[in-house]
Amino acid sequence: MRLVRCMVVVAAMVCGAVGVAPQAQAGFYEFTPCRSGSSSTGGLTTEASWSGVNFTVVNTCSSNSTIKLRTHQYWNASEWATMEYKLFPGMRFTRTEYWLDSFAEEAITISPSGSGFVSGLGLSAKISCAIWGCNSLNSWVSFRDVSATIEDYTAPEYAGGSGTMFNPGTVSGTRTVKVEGADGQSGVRRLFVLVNLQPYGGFTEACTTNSSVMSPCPQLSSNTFNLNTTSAQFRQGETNYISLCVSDYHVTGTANTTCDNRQVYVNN
Ligand SMILES: [Ca+2]
Repeated sequence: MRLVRCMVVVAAMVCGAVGVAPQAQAGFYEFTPCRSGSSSTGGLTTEASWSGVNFTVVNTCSSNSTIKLRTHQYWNASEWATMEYKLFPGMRFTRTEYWLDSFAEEAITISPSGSGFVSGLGLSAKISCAIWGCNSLNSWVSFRDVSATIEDYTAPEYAGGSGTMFNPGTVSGTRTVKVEGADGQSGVRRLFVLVNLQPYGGFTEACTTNSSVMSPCPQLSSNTFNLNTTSAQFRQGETNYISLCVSDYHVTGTANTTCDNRQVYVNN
């Protein structure tokens, strides 16, 4: 019977010794900042070669779903400014598409430059000055109608499991267990409990579903479950296997899940 259980994917966590078992899969979801009625630029980052570089990000979602990086004063040689969507470690773009527009004055260099549809695996643009002194009031580059797909390929972290369920000795009656999880990519979507491989209960976070942000769900989540050890999932007079699990967010593919696997002796 135990061998049969071990053939089940989730059971691999249970048949082994007590411990935390991450299962990195691949969850996918859409990322469309400044679109679908959202005014969020969704985690855009800007950098410059030094704090005095004269640039600004304008038209952030307010004009035709456009995000624009623009010069607005004198630039010295080798100065630059960038705007970029930097994903957190453990996630990546599997598709990026947007409309590019740009305009360069004097010796300003823009990358990428030109106008038109751009398809790739990233979202970044750079403005720089190639000579000693670019007096540019209005060089710019913009992303419009950004559409991307993000892959989260990293399992969440199980962050704790306090409560009365794991007090020393035989377990009976209703006991509590607090499940805590963390995920630094798409965020924590769901916390759930398995008892002897059977679903006992779950808690689903209220995540953003309009695709306007890189991390739709909270990076930290916790929930306390009340487990009635007289319920059908428990076996009386023997060791029971309890998995405390955390899953991240996905729309297609498979969520990444990490479970902490515990054992208790139950007798009511
Ligand atoms: Ca993740």
